[in-house]
This record gives sequence, structure tokens and C-alpha cells, in this order.
Amino acid sequence: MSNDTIFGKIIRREIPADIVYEDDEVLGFRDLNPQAPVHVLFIPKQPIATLDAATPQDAALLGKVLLAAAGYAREEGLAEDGYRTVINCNEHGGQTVYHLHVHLLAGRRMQWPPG
Ligand code: IU
Repeated sequence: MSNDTIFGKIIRREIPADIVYEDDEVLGFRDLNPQAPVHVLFIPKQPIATLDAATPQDAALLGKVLLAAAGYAREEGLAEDGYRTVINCNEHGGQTVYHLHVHLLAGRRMQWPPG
């Protein structure tokens, strides 16, 4: 499969992950190396390598990934205090897994600017 990464293996249940959200098009699972008390990754099941690789055809899917993160945060009671969402793109953005993902970070006050 093209664009396959370790996240593809998580989607296919070939490796374990702590999955906290799933619908037909989006998966959410806890980051293995959390950077905040809550750190969940939301990914489209159909892989897009980077935000830079996204096309207008991906607009609805990207919206669903973001709304899944926001809905999870709301349901988990994280929205009132607030949270951060991050999409790293390519090397200088700090991207290490080339399957587009939205980081949801919560449970502490975030710093700005990010490092
Ligand atoms: P990045 O934005 O591409 O750097 O984020 C990748 C994240 O994926 C990073 O926070 C890793 O800790 C996380 N991760 C994971 O949760 N499980 C894995 O098997 C691998 C990376 I590889």
C-alpha cells in the first residue's frame, strides 16, 4: 500500500494502540510519547502523507479529522480550560510520521510560541 506507515498498521490492528475514538473515516489513539497529560493523535484512515500533500478533494476529510478532535475534547471535558491542536508538516515542522495527524494536547497550560 502506498503511503503506508506505522499508523497504517494501527488502523489495521497489526500493532496495538490505545484507541480512544473511531468512526468510518477517522481514528484517534493516545500518543506513545505523550507531551501533555492528554495527548491523542487523530488521523484519517485514508492516508495523506502531509498537510502539504492534501488536495481540495481532501477538504471534507480534513474537516472530519479536526471535528473528531474537537468533539473528543468537548466530550472529555477538555474544552472549557482549553487545548491545543497541532499538525506538523515535513522536517522543519517536526513531522516524523508521514501519515497526516492532528495532535490534541490538553491537561496543562500550553506555551507560546512552540519550540
Ligand atoms: P509528528 O508530528 O510526526 O512528530 O508526530 C508523530 C507522533 O507519533 C509522535 O508524537 C510520536 O510520539 C507518535 N508515535 C506514536 O504514538 N506511536 C508510534 O508508534 C510512533 C509514533 I513511530
